[in-house]
Amino acid sequence: MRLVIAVVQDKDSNRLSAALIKDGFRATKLASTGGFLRAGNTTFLIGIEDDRVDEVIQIIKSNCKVRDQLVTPVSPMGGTTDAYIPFPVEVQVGGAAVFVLPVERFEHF
Ligand code: 2BA
Repeated sequence: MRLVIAVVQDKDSNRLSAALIKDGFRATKLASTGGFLRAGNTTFLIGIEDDRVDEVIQIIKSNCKVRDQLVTPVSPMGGTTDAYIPFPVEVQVGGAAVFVLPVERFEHF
């Protein structure tokens, strides 16, 4: 068994959960916050059999979009705060950051 952890944008989370449920996957959604943007995102925990990992990744791929987002850094990239004037920079966010972990044991009561 594997645990797929997928960090996705909030805008994609409803569509992704609907697609997972439609194809018979069980998932848990956690409200999370990106360390860089400090904005809300959604983390999915999906427990599945090894041979369905690729299927899940394909569903995530087709339901999560890459978007450009303007962000004003809260502190200078270089570290010094002298004469720091913040200005927005564009970053590309998502579609998804996906981790696949082996599961040693799973109990479901
Ligand atoms: P955030 O940490 O808020 O990052 C949002 C986007 O900002 C990232 O998109 C990336 O384009 C940019 N970014 C992040 N850290 C950066 C840095 N140090 N310098 C310049 N740009 C940076 P994604 O890579 O698509 O990540 C989207 C969200 O997925 C992240 O939100 C974070 O919550 C999660 N994530 C991505 N990689 C991760 C990892 N290796 N471990 C844990 N969570 C991760």
